[in-house]
Parts: sequence; C-alpha cells; structure tokens
Amino acid sequence: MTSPNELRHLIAGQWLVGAGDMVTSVNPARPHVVVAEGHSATVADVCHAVAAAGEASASWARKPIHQRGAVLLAAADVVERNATSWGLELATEEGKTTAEGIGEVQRAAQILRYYGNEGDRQAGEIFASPRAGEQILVTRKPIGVVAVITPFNFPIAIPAWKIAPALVYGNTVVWKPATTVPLLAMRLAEALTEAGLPPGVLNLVIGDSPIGAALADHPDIAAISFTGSTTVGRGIAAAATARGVPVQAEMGGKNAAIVLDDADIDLALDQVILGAFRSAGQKCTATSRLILTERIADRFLTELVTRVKALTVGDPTEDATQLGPVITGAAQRNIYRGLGTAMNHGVEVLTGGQPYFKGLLAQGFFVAPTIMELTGPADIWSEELFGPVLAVKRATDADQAFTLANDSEFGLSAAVFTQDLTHTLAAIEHIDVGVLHINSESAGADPHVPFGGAKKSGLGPKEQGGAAREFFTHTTTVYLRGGQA
Ligand code: UN1
Repeated sequence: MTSPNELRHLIAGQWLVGAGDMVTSVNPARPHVVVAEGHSATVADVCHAVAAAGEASASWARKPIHQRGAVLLAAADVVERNATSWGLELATEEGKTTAEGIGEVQRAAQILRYYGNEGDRQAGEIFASPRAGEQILVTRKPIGVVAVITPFNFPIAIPAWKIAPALVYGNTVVWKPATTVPLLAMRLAEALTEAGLPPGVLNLVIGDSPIGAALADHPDIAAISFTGSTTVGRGIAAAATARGVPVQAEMGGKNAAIVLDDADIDLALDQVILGAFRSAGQKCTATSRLILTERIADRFLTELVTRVKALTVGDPTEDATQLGPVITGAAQRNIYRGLGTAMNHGVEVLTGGQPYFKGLLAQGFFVAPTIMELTGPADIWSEELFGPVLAVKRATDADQAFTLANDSEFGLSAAVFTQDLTHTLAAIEHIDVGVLHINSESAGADPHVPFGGAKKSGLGPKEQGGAAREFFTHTTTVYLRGGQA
C-alpha cells in the first residue's frame, strides 16, 4: 500500500505544515485507506494567508490581463498533462469513477484555458455622451483579496471555475477546500505554482468550518465565492452582508427531470440515469425528482428500474464500475435516514432503499441506487439528500408536470424530455430554474455561459462566463474629455 500524501498549505508561495488538528482524507470505497493527511491550518494561518494575498495584490493587479491569462494557460497545460494520474487520485479521494475523475480534471484544464484567453475579449464598454467632445467609458477593476470556499463533489473543477476568473481579473485569492478532498486541492495549487503564479497570489488553507468562518469573517476579504450546503452558504452570506462584502453562494438543488408523453423514451432513460446516478448523485445539479406523465409512466418505470438494477456499484477505480460510494459515513447515514423516513411515509420502493451487508459494498460508504414512487407528501420530495436517490411522481399532463417541477424551494436545474415545440416553449416560460436542459440530463455546465440557481439554490451573482466578470470586478465610469477648453 502506498503511504498517504502529506497535506500542506500554500501561503506566500511556501508549502507549509499546519499547526491545527489532524485532517485525514480517506478512500470512501475503502475507508481504512488514507489518501492524504496532515495538520489543519489554524486561524493564524488564515491571517497569514490573507496578509500574503494582500501584499501580492497590487503587483498582480498591475500586470496586463494577457500576462495573468498566460499563467492560467500554462496551468491548463500542467493540469491536462496530469489528467490520468490526478483523475485516478480524484476517484480514490472523492469516490466518482476514474473516467469521471479524468473528465473532471480535463474540464478544469478547459476552464483555466477559457479564462486564460479572457484578455482577448471585451474589457469594458463605451457609451455616447450627451455633451460635445466627451465619451463615457466603463472600465473594470479587481476587487482585491477574494475568499474561495469549495465543496467536495467537484474537487478540481469548481475550484478552477472560481479561482481562474478571480485571478485573471486581477484579484488575489485565499482558498479553503473541503477537508475530504485536500489532495486534489493541492494538485490545482501545484499546477498554478508550476505555471509561474507569483507567491501570495493564490493561497491554500485546508481546514474545517472554523477555518472557513475565520476566512469569511476576515476584515481584509473583499468578496466571497462559496459553493456548498444551503445552511453554511446562508451563514457565510449573512456574515458577508453584515460586513458589506459581495458574496456569491451556490447552494442546494432538488432538480426535476420531466418526461412527457411524446418524449424519445430511450433518450430520456439514458439521460435520467446519468443525471440521477453519475457521481452517486452528489452534484447540486443531479436529478433527484422524476415527473412522468400518466400515459408513459408504467412503461418508463419498468424499463428504468431494470436498467438501474443492472448498474455496477463498486470501487470507482475499477473499469466496470458505474456508481461509486458517497463521500463519508455521515453522508451515507444521512441518506439512509432520509430513505427510512420516506419508507415510513408509505412510498413505494421500486429499487434500492436498503444498505449493503456484505463485502466491499458494506465496508465502504456505498448507497444502493434507489427509486421511490410517492403517492402523497413525503420529505424525500423536498429534502436534498445528495445521493443516488430518485423520487418519482406522476402528472396528468405537461402543465401539471411543470407545476410539480416548481414545487420546490430550490430552483437550480431541470431537464424536460419532449419533442413538442409548444411544450418546450411552455417549459422555458414556466419552470423556475437557473439552468434548463431540453432533452439532456439536469447536470452539466459550460465555462462561457452563466451557471447558478433561482430561488433558494443561489445567492448573489451567478458564476462563469460574463457573470463571473460581474462578480470578480467592479466598474469605474470614466467621463473622458480632451484637455483643452
Ligand atoms: C455540473 O453539473 O457538471 O456543486 C456542475 C455542484 C455544482 C456544479 C455542477 N456547483 O454540483
């Protein structure tokens, strides 16, 4: 067995050992295997990191955006070159399959490349002036030292899509990743360092929520970008708002797939399975509710259950595996608690629902892919379980299906399966989400378009594309005239 990776923090360009409690990341498929371990950062380390980011700020902001972008482009090459080995490490530390892990590392490279080329895009705006001899320019400036707080479920792609825009627009960063995935965090920081990022421009502090709170509350933090649970996100947003600091919080989802009578059923089956069960359902964009119109419901469910029963659950680093474990024992218990509550409320379990009792599946943090049909109210319709669990309801027609889709306090994404243009247009108009897929799964995001949710799924400006520029810069409106009377 290889020895665990040593966990270190990157502060002012130095890889430092922390002085806090031990942090250990384990392989969730084989929890006795330690992937990385070391001491947590302390509040003093957070202060040191914020000070380093502050010192690096002026010279980084002064560099031409093309030079800042060149560092991201070089980092993209490093990330891409390591996609196979880091993808395997990702699967081992986080639990998604190796193919998904490699895909995620490649996606991080793509994100770095997209922002690396930002210098070639529009930098601001120019307006006509009502006064002769004058033009009005709107220019963009960095905000300063930004706190980035990221979740476990995309250990390299989500950090890349926050850190890359923060850096290219001239900010410096202090980043706190989830303590369940420190190895992949170190990999991204290594790539940026190897690419020539100056010391202090990106600082990595690894630790649990007190470290996140110390970072979010630090008086020199000028903006906070967070992805994670709704409870933590709201706490951070409240603290940031109290200090008058902009915050971007991407939080929960309870995303519906809606299959209408006229859908291509095979396509819908494939996409619903991907949306609900890839990454063991641990995406904020995962499909966790399925709404079927009556005419196709029985046929769809019979075929869906057959296919889901045939999914290979196992060690995510084995080629045949389609579904790995969830991240921790606590997450696994929470999901089974939610399933237990649902079963006490008279749902019909179509497949799954029970823990594994033998072999690897009993030792690791595995959850059986589960489909439950609801006939009445049950928490499983509204509560985000963040696991491979699909709650099903039937609707009489498209209108009722869209109303059911909106029956959630969340509004991140949805997927509608139909070949009918009228239904498609109605879905676009009525379904209240930040991301809508027509005939594709509810998960997925491209770096050049806005990403984020409606209702309680998101707070503050969206991420990615032009939305990221809005968040990571502020504008100066310049009234520009010649110097002579
Ligand atoms: C995707 O759907 O590929 O935490 C990305 C999450 C989201 C990212 C989803 N912020 O799952």
